[in-house]
Amino acid sequence: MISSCAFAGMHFNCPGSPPETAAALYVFLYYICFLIYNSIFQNNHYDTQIKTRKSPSSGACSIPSLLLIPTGISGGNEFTESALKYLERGIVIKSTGSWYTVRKDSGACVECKLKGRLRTEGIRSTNPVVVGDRVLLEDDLIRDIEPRRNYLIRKSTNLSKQSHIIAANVDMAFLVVTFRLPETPVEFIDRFLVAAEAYRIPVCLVFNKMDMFSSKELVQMKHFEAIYRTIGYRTIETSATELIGIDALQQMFAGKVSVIAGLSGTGKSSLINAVNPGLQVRVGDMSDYHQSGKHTTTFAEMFPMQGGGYIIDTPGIRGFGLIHIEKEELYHFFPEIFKASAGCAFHNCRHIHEPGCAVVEAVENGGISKFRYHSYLSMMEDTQSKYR
Ligand SMILES: Nc1nc2c(ncn2[C@@H]2O[C@H](COP(=O)(O)OP(=O)(O)OP(=O)(O)O)[C@@H](O)[C@H]2O)c(=O)[nH]1
Ligand SMILES: [Mg+2]
Ligand SMILES: [Zn+2]
Repeated sequence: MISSCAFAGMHFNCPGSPPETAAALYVFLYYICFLIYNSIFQNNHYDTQIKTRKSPSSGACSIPSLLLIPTGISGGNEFTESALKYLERGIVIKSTGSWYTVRKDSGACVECKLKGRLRTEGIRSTNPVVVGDRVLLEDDLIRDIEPRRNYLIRKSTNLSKQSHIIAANVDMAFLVVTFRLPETPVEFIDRFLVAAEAYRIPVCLVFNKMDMFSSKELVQMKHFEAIYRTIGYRTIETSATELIGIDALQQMFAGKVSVIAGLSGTGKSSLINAVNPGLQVRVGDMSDYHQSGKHTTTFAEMFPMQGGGYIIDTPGIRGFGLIHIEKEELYHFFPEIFKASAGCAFHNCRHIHEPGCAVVEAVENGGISKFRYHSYLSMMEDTQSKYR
């Protein structure tokens, strides 16, 4: 007989309960707990693939927060085996926000809409389906998206509570940086790197418009490039117009799905054309950028590359607001700060002005670049605001 006190959690001391009954109750309660845990954590619609870093000092996982980004519009659970037989799989290669071009696994490309009713389900992003997403299709309707392996996300510039996903499921990101026309702010670069680090997306900094550098600027640029190289980032020097570094870029694109991003006018589309002259992606007129700051590429689109691989061209972005990154976690996404933090006196050091902070010491003795540290402090001050 199951004594009623078991349900009040008092079964340990129930007089008269034989040991077998107590054992059965343990099993029963364990099973209930297991069911509750599963329903909360295993069956949700969110990406729980957190990219944690081991703390250098404690050796324990020290990023407990989840990046709660919906990755399956309808949760991916509503289709039965027989229903799945009628759905086709494909990859989104262009997104305008109102319709999407999907390349089916069978090879055919189809223009699709998102099933209306799914639009708002659990979506906190301005663009629920993004280039690089793997989707399930029912004719020309997108019925679901498969869980994302990673994505590049920033804060949406207009709607403060929403995010904008730049691309999903990428092997590498190329950030195009120019010193002039336009000038790329250092903090913009560092914010982009932080967002990519959060999902461990390798980044290559592409220093474009090398043909425009004076010899003095070249020296400054080399110094700047060396700092990022020392941290561990890959870099490449290019000129889309003079075809400098294009072969090397082509080799880096090969065999991967990459995204190319940067401010408007830095030459993203021009570089894609330089690698793949047959594509003729629309590029801007230099004068437009000064007069109106207009964006030439308006939609993200994936292109196959001549030497292999795929590249996702993206519209220029003006600012890079971080989203879903806690201040306490921020230093994990600056590789050199994270490394130095192993020597901090306090395990909860924020690396601002705490005594015995090895990061501050490294900045003072030149082991960490001052401008990188400045970016860190600026993000710590306001990780929530959009950046410019
Ligand atoms: N001098 C010089 N001009 C370049 C180079 N790369 C691109 N440009 C020029 O820069 C302008 C902008 O190039 P785009 O390729 O349209 O730039 P984008 O980054 O794709 O711009 P959005 O699509 O607006 O984001 C064009 O006039 C290009 O000819 C370069 O390496 N050197
Ligand atoms: Mg472009
Ligand atoms: Zn510290």
